[in-house]
Amino acid sequence: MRIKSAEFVISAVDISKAPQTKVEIAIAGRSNAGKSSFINFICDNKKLAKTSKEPGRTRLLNYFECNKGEFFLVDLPGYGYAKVSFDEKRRWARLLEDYFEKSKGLRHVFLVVDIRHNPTKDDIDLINYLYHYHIPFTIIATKADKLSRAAQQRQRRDIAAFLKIGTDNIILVSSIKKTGKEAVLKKIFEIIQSA
Ligand SMILES: Nc1nc2c(ncn2[C@@H]2O[C@H](COP(=O)(O)OP(=O)(O)O)[C@@H](O)[C@H]2O)c(=O)[nH]1
Ligand SMILES: [Mg+2]
Repeated sequence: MRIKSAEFVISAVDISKAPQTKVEIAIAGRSNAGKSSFINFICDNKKLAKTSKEPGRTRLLNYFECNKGEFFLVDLPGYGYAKVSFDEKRRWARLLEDYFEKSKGLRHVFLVVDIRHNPTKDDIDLINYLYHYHIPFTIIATKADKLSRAAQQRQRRDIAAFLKIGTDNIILVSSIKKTGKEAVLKKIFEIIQSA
């Protein structure tokens, strides 16, 4: 599996504006977890998804077409940003619920978490939606460069135990040091094969 091309398609305000896809993989996670950096890393294009030091600004479903339509990546709005209003949090939750419920092409979610921390309550809420809608997911534990090798493995086991999932459902990556890509591409290949 290789990602030979990746192109931005649209920033959709809701699912009704989204393109039709056959295989779609959504990238979810907290604001600032490293979702956009992860997309740029695996697509080998620094400018594809906008990354920022200012969290909580994306309120749109950003679609990227890979390998001329073989599959799509969707950069979902990040959650858990403290400085947004209650109304805005509600709007975010509705947008995502709607997306998980109605997106026909959605086959898998990559949930991006910072490897240094256990998943938060918002992450758990999201995982519960995914179980509810029977959407398979893989945890992408990113920023692995911030920890030693031993600590990375320890965190992987801790996160797996915390979420009651197998360690093989957690892929360690660093978008900065560019590690973990092979495991991600292998997973994408499996998702496409079983779609
Ligand atoms: N050290 C390190 N920093 C990262 C990594 N991935 C993202 N970041 C940083 O984390 C911040 C948020 O990244 P971004 O991709 O915009 O997060 P998003 O809000 O989830 O899309 C930025 O300052 C990135 O440079 C990584 O693998 N390692
Ligand atoms: Mg982002």
